[in-house]
Amino acid sequence: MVDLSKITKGGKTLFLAYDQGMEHGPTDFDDENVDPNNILKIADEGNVNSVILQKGTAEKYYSDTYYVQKVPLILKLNGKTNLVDDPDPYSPQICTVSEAIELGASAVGYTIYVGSKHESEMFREFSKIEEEAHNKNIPVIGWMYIRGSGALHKDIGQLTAYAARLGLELGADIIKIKYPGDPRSLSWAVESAGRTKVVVSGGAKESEEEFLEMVQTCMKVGCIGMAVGRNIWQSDDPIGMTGKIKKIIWT
Ligand code: FBP
Repeated sequence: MVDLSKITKGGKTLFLAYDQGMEHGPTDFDDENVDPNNILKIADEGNVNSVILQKGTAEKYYSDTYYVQKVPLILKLNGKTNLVDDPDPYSPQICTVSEAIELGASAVGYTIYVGSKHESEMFREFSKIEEEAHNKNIPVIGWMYIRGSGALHKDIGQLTAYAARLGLELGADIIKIKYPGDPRSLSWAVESAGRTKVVVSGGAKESEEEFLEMVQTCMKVGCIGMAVGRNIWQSDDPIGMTGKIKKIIWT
């Protein structure tokens, strides 16, 4: 098993996600959080277990800076925009494991759209990444997102468990999944993932109370933590919010 200690603490974790600039465009940002320096500052002061960046942001704001020693990096190896309205999305690989290591990454991440017609292409890329990363003792995190014509009109709870199981069988060390909407479904997904650890993705900004309740549910059913972006860096008090999430994760 690959060593997860660089990106976890006591077996639990909080990742700060900041790859939305590619996935959504600057529409998620304001004058403050559009600047990657401000996000790295939150990651450092909030003492999160990793920050998630795309390669360009890592190269220009992370590598060769003070943050390399302070905040572990998860380098996202694929990505796409939301401009192409394809019912069957494909997210191409745009960075290699070697490049990620050069940039200072402690782990790598890759999105698979489970249910997309391009699933097989993403399996192929993921498998090569997994082989190379594991040869170098680098953990692989699978963003297992249900999206595509094959997933239409199917039960989201069952699909989430399917995506989680897929993560295990493909060799992911950690999977990042969306909250399926109820604790029972999430619990079944965690069970289905077996020895692959599960973190839940934060999602669009919601009320602090509702969001923290979701974090509580995730931890109760056996997730190891959260990967949160907008609910932290769009908060009026990002460090305070980070502290509240951490308190729930490490209770
Ligand atoms: P958030 O907490 O802001 O939702 O970030 C998590 C994340 O998975 C990011 O890593 C990614 O950019 C984004 O959500 C993708 O969301 P979607 O594909 O649903 O637009």
